[in-house]
Amino acid sequence: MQIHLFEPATADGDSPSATINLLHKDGAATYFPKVFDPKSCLSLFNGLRTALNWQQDQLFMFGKLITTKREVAWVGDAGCSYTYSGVKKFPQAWTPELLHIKHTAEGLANHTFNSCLLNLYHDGDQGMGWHSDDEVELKQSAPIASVSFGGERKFSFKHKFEKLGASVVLENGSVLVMHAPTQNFWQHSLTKTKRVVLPRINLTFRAIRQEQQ
Ligand SMILES: O=C(O)CCC(=O)C(=O)O
Ligand SMILES: [Mn+2]
Repeated sequence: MQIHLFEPATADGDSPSATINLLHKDGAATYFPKVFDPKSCLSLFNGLRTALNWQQDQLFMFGKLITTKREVAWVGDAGCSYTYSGVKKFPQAWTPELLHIKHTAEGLANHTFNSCLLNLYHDGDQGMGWHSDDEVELKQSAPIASVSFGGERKFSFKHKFEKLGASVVLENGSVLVMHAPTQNFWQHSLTKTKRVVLPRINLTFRAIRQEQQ
């Protein structure tokens, strides 16, 4: 399928902290560059790397349990378990650093979050295939806020029903907020690359439905 890559739908000025909406229809994905300064990014990256319990991700693909090289950590309020790619995950407790990042993400998304999935990509050979964050546990009307620390990586959207696409380079210290109903109409992926890239930690802050807790 041919993908039409279009210009950002809106750009809010041209200052370094300008926000950009990447999608023209059926949702909104707002990109905020340079939310965290490079010094804070480095210290948050190292803090998250050491404070959390990271595990290689396990997911069901074509009926088989696959162990990825990418590492993950699932953090949330007590009772926020989450089934992702057929595997149920139980949350670790919030750390002070994570609560600080969550607070910033909540301000940009204008919504509170009770959980966070963290992915650690060691190099460009590790990525994430096309998917939507549409698990049943997630509150449908809530946004998802994606925070990036470390190596820059290309993040793409493709529309589920039309030949439309968009992409953005997720920079160190950036936040991408995907608003409802983006997950119903669009898939996203993190492209693998042969370029040498620094390790990267991505955090997706999510709102799990209260009645599931
Ligand atoms: O690493 C990224 O930027 C994407 C992560 C993602 O899509 C997810 O955790 O669902
Ligand atoms: Mn996702």
